[in-house]
Amino acid sequence: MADIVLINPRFDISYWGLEHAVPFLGVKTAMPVANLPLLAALTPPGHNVTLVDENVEPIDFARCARADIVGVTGMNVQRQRMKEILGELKRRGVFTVVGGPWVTVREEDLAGLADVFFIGEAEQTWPRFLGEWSEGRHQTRYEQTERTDMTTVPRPRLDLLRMKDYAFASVQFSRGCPFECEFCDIIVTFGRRPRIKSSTQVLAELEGIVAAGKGFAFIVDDNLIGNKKAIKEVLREVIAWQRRRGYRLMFATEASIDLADDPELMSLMVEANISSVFVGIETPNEAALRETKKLQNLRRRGGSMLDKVHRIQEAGMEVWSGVIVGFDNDDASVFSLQSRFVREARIVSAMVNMLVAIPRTPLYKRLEREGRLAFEEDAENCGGFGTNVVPLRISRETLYEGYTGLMRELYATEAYFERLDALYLDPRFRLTQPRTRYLRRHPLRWLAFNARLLVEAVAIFVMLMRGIPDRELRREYRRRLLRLAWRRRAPQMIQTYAVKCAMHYHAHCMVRELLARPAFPTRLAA
Ligand code: B12
Ligand code: SF4
Repeated sequence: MADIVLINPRFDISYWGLEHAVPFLGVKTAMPVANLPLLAALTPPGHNVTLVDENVEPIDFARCARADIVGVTGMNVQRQRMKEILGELKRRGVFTVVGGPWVTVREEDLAGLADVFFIGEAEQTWPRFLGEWSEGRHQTRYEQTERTDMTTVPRPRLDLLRMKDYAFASVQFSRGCPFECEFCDIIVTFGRRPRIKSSTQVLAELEGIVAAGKGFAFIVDDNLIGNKKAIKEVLREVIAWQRRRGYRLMFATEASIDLADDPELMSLMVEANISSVFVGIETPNEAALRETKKLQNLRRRGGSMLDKVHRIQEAGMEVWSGVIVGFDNDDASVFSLQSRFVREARIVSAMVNMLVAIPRTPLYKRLEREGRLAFEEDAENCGGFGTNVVPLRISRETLYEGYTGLMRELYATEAYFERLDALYLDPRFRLTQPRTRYLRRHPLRWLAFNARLLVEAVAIFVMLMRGIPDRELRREYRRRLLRLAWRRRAPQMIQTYAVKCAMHYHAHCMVRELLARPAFPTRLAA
């Protein structure tokens, strides 16, 4: 029987990593990756599994050297660190396996660095490999040909993670997305037919999260509403569970914008206590949306994209968005267009990226044909802030300057709080209404819950006031938070707003670091 260590390499600082915010939230990082605890659950009984997330603890290489098998996962932004870790393990003669999003789309990048490669989903291949390894006849490459039947996926082993180090938990309801955006590798890896877990599985996982002491979970689905009929069924069960369990969990998730066209679905999500939804808006430039085949964002039925964002907000969910610059149809005017859209949409948290061509996507293949891929290392050297695309209508320098300028503009203190207040001071925007209704009927729980939220809000506030060196920023956070507390009163609003102040500090530091970087090189691939 094997002693197995599974490692998630540390991320560079990124928008989502919240590295500059998490100390104020009393944790080490935002959330755990979903794959490690799942792989642990897929491991047949008898093996011993240790999970190491480098984002919360250093890797003990001497310990790894004693293991029979060390597995490493990672996304594109972790590839540099994956190589370093695998290199170190190789030097120590460790038997290594590698899998996950990056190796699935670019296995040659890690060629020679691991003993066994896993491509794509691994619900079937991981247990099969362990069986073959035990018998001394394993292969060096496993690629799951059939997509995983989600109704067979086991409950992740959260007990093997240091959950107290994370701000929130992760949980997956479904995989796959019916759309076909040109830049997206999700549909390449997971397919366009959404596959969904049963309600029984989902509820068991929610119980696991509550048992791990977490009150907030990110539903990591590629697109939660890929199969609307099926997800409505699951949401109804989640709502019943929330009512039984006293609304113990709050959620955020990812969904396509056609969510706004389905009032029943929005209402079920709100009832299930989903408070924020990340929507791939990408761009208000319609020619670019057409180019990238994001046709769902162009559908006019039900109003413009702006109307749709507002409708989701009015239903009771904050909208986070993905913003991409550098499409072929983007010229230098796109940056101000993006900035105006984000402001008018009251999107507080916009994840801005330059267009990146992920290997195996239709975009990558097209740009390869057109000779418009820049050196991979150029993107790599910039961590999550780079691009391997040579834009069509603007130079790489203009793109980079426009991108950094957009980030600076969106996360300038005044602009950020203007968007935040436009949303959070609007009395029509109400978070977690169903839970509030529930708690009103249970006064003791109401008291305990709201007291906890207020204690958390005060603790974050005190840490911000003690930890932020910039006096102007401290004053702004104090002023804004007090105004919000005076106008909105609801403890959930106050706690969330305090978190938003910490998130602003993260974005503020990240932009400062971004502006201090040299612009990336402008070579073309040979
Ligand atoms: C939820 C999610 C997020 C969340 C949570 C991220 C996190 N820290 O976990 C958030 C929103 C924070 C996020 C952020 C980012 N994300 Co993201 N994210 C996803 C998403 C939608 C689901 C990931 C997930 O949890 N899947 C569920 C698990 C169970 O699936 P899995 O990881 O693929 O694991 C399976 C197999 O791959 C395999 N496996 C995985 N690892 C290993 C290891 C071994 C040893 C073995 C045997 C098998 C194996 O087994 C598992 C079971 O089948 C994916 C899309 C997708 N479907 O993969 C994108 C995705 C992983 N993200 C991506 C990117 C680029 C990012 C960002 C860099 C975006 C940015 N520019 O800032 C940031 C990273 C910053 C950060 N610090 O986290 C890309 C990665 C591209 C690539 N191919 O490498 C993806 C594929 C989406 C995309 N195309 O944009 N992301
Ligand atoms: S909607 Fe999102 S997940 Fe679906 S194909 Fe487009 S980018 Fe990929």
